Amino acid sequence: MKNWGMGMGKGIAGLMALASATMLSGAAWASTVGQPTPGGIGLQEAASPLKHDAHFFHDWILMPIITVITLLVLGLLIWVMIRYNKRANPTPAKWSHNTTVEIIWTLGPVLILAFIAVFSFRLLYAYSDIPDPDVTVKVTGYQWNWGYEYPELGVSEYVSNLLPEDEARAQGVPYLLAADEPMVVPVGQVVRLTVTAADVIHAVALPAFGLKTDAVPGRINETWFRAERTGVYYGQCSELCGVNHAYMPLQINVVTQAEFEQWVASRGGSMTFLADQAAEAAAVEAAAAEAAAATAAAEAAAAEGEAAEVDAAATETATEPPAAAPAAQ
Ligand SMILES: [Cu+2]
Repeated sequence: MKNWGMGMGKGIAGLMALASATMLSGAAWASTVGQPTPGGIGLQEAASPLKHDAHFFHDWILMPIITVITLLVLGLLIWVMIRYNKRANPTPAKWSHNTTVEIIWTLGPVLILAFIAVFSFRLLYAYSDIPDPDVTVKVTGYQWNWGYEYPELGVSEYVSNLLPEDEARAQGVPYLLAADEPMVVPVGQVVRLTVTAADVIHAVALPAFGLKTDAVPGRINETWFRAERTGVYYGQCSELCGVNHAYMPLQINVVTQAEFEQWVASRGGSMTFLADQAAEAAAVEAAAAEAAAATAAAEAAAAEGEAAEVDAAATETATEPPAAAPAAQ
């Protein structure tokens, strides 16, 4: 008995130590935005406007409704079990329909769903209503990695793979979330993602920005976010896409505008890529127009000379039928 008591004491102390360690590590982890936290039960901390809206929808619309419905149903169950059990209610009523009750339990849920739909559709619409994008990234899902391309900045596609476990441990980044070549975007700017896949269906999902968009072969889906803080954000493929589905994480590095421009340059791109291309095209067009004008002028001069020759010939053979006349035209 004494041993049991001591064991119990040790056990409680151990549990308390474990709890405080968990709380401590929880506190340490809480400062890390953009990745899951041990023991976390809520949604990941928001780092983009739509994720804040998703939080509001979850915390203030769905959770209260779910809680009230659950408590109501629990209360009804308890009431029925106590009030209408065989002992308390030996002779049950014989009726089987009650119009008033049926209207209430049909109309009630319909109204609740309609109320939820207002907020749900508003959020859904906000995802499709993409503001003018500052940066466009084409995301392509492959078995089993991601391709990122910045077509408007001249950054050609590069492939982002899972960071191997030993390297992740060495760098102190989360294994299975960290990537070797992350997507890089500027902070505070509207980033539009055009999402597609090359083999099977994948899905771009990143909790901190509230992203979840299917990557479907032969189809372009769009989504967007505006990162509110610099940092590293992690997500994962969210469509069962084959044996290495768990090994194709999404890592987005949010950096300052200057750092972003540096990064674009290091990738062989340029912030003025589109303007440069347009200027180049305009220059080529202008040169072509100039050459065409020169050719036309030369041709006109040649034609004039020919006409003069023909005129001379026509004067010489003026007595002949007007066979030469069409040639002179
Ligand atoms: Cu996938």
